Amino acid sequence: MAKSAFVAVIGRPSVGKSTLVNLFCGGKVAIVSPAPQTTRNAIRGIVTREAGQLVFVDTPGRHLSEKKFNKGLTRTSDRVLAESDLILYVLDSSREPGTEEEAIIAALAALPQDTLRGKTIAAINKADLSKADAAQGAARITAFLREKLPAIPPEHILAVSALRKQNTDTLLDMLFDKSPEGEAWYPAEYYTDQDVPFRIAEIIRGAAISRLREELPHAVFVNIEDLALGNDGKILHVRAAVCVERESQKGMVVGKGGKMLQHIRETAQKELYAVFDWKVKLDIRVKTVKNWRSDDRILKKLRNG
Ligand SMILES: Nc1nc2c(ncn2[C@@H]2O[C@H](COP(=O)(O)OP(=O)(O)OP(=O)(O)O)[C@@H](O)[C@H]2O)c(=O)[nH]1
Ligand SMILES: [Mg+2]
Repeated sequence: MAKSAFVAVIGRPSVGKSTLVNLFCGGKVAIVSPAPQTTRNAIRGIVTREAGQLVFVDTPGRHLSEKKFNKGLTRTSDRVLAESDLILYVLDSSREPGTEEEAIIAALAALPQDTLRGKTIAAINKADLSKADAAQGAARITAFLREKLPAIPPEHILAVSALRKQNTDTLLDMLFDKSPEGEAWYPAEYYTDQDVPFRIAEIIRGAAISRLREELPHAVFVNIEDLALGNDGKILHVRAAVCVERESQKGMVVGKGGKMLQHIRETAQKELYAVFDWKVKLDIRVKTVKNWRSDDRILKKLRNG
């Protein structure tokens, strides 16, 4: 019988969770950026092989903060952790563990011992970063993990590079190996289950944050205001708003003479062409939605995609 498992991908911000999921699923499932807390939802990426099907649930990086927005992201991650068959815990070999890592360790330590012993795999990512250092880094992080979570067997701890595809096949094989028997949940050709408006919004947000600096990536969300198929279903007209928190941030998204907005539109459009069969026509405007990060209605809508 074939295997199937939901795999919770957890770890602190920017360790490379989404990069790994995109690599495994062979398509752009989740947006990736150097800014921490890029992922805001539990995003599903699907891998189907002869051995069976793995559904990766990419989660927002867990960041310690009392802010409503951050607490919501951590709740999403907790829920996924509780509901999955396997856990892929991603760590970063190029950074000191620190208090954020300790908080994740505490969340994992609270799980049943069986889950840690048989269903958790730890990937120590970014093994490519300056060779000598990374080896030391991976060894150091491995020792840290062994000390803090001794229930995870050493053979379930693996140094990988999502960027250079080092050891990632071994990691995937290991996940299939550990997964329970069961039927596939999705057709073999699916690599994500996200709906079209959510994916379009994420692609636009990805294009926007790739160019914006400092606090701005966190201040942005994208609202799809209208979607309409035209020309016998060949063209998808999309009207979207890039929303920021303060009036003063609008100018930075628009840029001098509208250059930044034009760049965001062109980048997103190119990617949408690559992802969808429709010709996508994008109309993007910039809006201010004051304090949206503490607005329950907006947060709920964003979390549900
Ligand atoms: N050098 C190196 N960089 C990596 C590797 N994997 C990911 N990165 C980079 O690390 C940054 C963060 O990657 P993401 O995949 O967005 O990280 P994430 O864990 O999903 O982050 P959040 O969604 O914010 O929690 C990006 O700039 C990636 O290109 C790796 O193996 N090596
Ligand atoms: Mg991510």
